[in-house]
Amino acid sequence: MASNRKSLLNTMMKHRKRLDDQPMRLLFALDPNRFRRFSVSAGDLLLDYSKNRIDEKAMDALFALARAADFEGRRKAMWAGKHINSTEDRAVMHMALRYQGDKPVKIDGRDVMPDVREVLAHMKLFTSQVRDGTIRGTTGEKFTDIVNIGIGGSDLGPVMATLALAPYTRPDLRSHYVSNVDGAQLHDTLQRLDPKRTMFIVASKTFTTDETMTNAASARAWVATALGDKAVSDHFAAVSTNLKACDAFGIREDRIFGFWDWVGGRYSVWSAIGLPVALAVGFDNFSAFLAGAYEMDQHFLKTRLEKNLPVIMGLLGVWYRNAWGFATHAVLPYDQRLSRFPAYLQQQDMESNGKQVNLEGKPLDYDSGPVIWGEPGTNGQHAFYQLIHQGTSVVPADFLIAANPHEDMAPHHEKLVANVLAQSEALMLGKTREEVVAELTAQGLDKASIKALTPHKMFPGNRPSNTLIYPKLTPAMLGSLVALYEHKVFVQGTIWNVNSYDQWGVELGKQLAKAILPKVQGTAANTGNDASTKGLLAHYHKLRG
Ligand code: G6Q
Repeated sequence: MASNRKSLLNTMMKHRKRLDDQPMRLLFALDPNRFRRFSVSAGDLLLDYSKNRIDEKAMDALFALARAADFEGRRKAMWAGKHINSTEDRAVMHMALRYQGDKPVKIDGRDVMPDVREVLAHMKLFTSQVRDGTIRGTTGEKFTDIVNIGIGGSDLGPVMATLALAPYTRPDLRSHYVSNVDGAQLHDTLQRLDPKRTMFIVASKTFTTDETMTNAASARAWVATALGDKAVSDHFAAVSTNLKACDAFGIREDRIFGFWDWVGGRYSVWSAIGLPVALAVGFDNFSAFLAGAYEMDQHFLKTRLEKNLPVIMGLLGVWYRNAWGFATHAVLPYDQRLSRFPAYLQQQDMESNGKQVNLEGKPLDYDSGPVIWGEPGTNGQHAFYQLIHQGTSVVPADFLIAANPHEDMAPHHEKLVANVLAQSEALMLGKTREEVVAELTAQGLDKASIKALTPHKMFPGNRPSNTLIYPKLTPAMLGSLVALYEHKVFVQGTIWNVNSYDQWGVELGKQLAKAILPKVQGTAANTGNDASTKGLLAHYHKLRG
């Protein structure tokens, strides 16, 4: 943080100290309007952030911090196509992929919208032809199974969105995702499939990623063995910026879908990387997903900071990370179909803001991105919520809930809603000594038992959470939710002054794996590594006989 930001950080600490003595239950008791004052909407999406350790003064200090970090200038620079991904010298323009307006969107002086629309039109045609059976397998059978082969940004977004939009999929066109280089995943997927009715999408921005290329080569061999080498071009499509490599793999020109270096992998679900989603839910639903994200973009770009959802969520994250020292943040969707949303956000957030140097390459002297984790409620309640309620670490949490389910199965949804409301209330209120004693007394326990049990049954409370509530998990709402979190990451990256759009931290392991592979394969001597790696290699070879 620049020095003025540093001093604002110190100001934040003063607010924290003041709020240390003001439990949320007291703040709620003193202010009947707290919900109204600390909730905001973007379209149909409501964020209730009243159950946070804040008051108006603290929020004002946070908005001042954003302004001191020139958040508005950086947001403008991103949308103007400036190369804000400085270490890779690239623009960060995923918002162009879902832009619904009619103005030019320029990067380096060139309007990118004609290219974006051309790829979308290509996706639309391909999607409708696969779904209506115009495009068929080499033996003339309709495709019933689509296997996306990709990893990281070329996998997590499409998997998450396909699961989230299950009510919009067709039972006769199933989606599968293979990402891991562990052959178990491809093996177990292929075992259930008929090559004659299976289409593969090789999704790789670079078309060089080892895991993806290894899986793609094995899938190609599976098709060629069953149907002959010529069938490959009928059973494969590709999504990539590396058109030459797709061609060399044997993919027909009209089945190659391009995108651009200004789309980061973890921000690429809106590009042709979303092709498996469009195939699964149909192009109209995919378009609605883009339109929902566009709505959030407009909110993010045009709404003043004090009413801006991504800004508020981003600032609360900074507040807890830097003024309170909370190291993790849970995302808890009370929406089974968002089961992969936390995993998706792990990449989006942790790859973006898990950084140790600032934009100038200087070491940070404050904490950056937290650990993001989570699982759908109510399952988590029967697993890790114990720690969230009574553990020694405080875990700020986001709860997500739809008002309307897709299925008519009373009383399931009412119970789900009651649980999500109960959890955020319990975290905020806690349970005092007096309350526990009164409860145990009413149960008829003797004095000694009450004394022994009371500390175990007390809840500290005062544990922060946000609640996001929306009418229904539609494609448009999913688009808005994903874009909301993308912009939240941007807000935090701006305040922490890091490059949220590179990911050099994934490189070292890749380099070492390349060097170790011949030693695993036994074509190179087991020398040169540290003693642990050497010992493990030796033991591995012993186990392999
Ligand atoms: C995301 C990262 C990373 C990337 C994968 C796959 O932002 O860049 O997760 O998406 O490494 O890369 P390819 O799409 O090039 O195979």
